[in-house]
Amino acid sequence: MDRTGQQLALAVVVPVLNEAANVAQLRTRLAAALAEIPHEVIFVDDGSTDGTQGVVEALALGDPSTRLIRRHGRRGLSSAVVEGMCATVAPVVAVIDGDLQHDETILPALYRAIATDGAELAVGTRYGAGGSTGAWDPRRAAISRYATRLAAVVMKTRLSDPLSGFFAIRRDVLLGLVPRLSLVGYKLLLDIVASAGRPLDLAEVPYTFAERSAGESKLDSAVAMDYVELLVEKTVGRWIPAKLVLFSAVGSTGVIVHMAVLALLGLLGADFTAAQAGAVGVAMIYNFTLNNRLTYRDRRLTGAAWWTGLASFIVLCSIGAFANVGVGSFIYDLSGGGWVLGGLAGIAVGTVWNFVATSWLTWRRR
Ligand SMILES: Nc1nc2c(ncn2[C@@H]2O[C@H](COP(=O)(O)OP(=O)(O)O)[C@@H](O)[C@H]2O)c(=O)[nH]1
Ligand SMILES: [Mg+2]
Repeated sequence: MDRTGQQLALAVVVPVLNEAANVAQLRTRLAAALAEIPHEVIFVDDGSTDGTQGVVEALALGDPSTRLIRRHGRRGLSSAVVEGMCATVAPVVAVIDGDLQHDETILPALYRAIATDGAELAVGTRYGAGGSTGAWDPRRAAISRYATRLAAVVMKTRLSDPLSGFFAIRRDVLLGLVPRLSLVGYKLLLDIVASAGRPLDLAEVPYTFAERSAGESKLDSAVAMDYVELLVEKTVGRWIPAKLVLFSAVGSTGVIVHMAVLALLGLLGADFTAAQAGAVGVAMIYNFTLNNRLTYRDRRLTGAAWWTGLASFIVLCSIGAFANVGVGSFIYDLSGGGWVLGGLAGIAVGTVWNFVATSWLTWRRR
């Protein structure tokens, strides 16, 4: 019960990272929009350095319906939102960005779609009739449309805006899904829909995306990579770990690098053995660098750790090469001289060894 004796009906989770200039105004706007709905607002901060936490604390001191969760060791947007959602007992939970880009005046409609009309999930959409991405530059708009289409094709969702960061969900439905969520990166809504395993009862409410007036967008290439990993995880991830898929993809491009270096050294007059050795060395460094940037961007090695990481990568992959040749020869014999079969079996075993060994030793979880 709140001070007026009404039961808490809605919790609004606001993920924030360096939004000091926006949070106070957002809280005021939320209070106005939700005057009729007993609610609380939970800010989830991942170590802002611009004083955001202080601003939220000042708001919360005078208002028990405003709360702050401080997380340590930044772990990304989706997990921040879920942590906020798990910290309330309100029967309906919503998420809204902390930068005033989402139109908070549709929150009551999102809430009622669930509380009154029986939906399980109500999504603010930029692409439905009456919605709009607002004054986006053409490049950003194109990226967003492309990513949205990709989601529709890969995940077969019925959502018009599956990448929306603005939605409400029944708390018990969310809690049931939490163990299955991937929580990679930014796209929690897509994660939820893909993890549900059945079509959720859905409502959509159009709104116009506003321009950011203060602070900076945190959208960068890592976010794009997170998105790719989430798509992989939610599709083939049932059978193969998403990181193994990325690791293998990097390895496939490494083959091209290998062949290019081999050809180049050959042209420069090296004999085959020397050229092949050079190609192996370059390919290993290439694989290590790319995996460090993409596959293991969440545990990226820098400075001195980059060099020890490279050394361990080379040692482990050399063992993988022996396993590759050993298993390849074994299958070759077994299949009565199958070159292709032997070669592929060797590659499969070598790749899995390289992946398991380096994820365990080179990119050890801290
Ligand atoms: N807690 C937390 N909030 C984040 C993180 N990354 C972004 N945010 C917040 O999430 C909201 C959306 O991020 P933003 O950078 O505006 O994304 P954009 O609108 O797609 O450009 C904003 O309120 C950010 O402050 C994060 O890693 N942790
Ligand atoms: Mg934004």
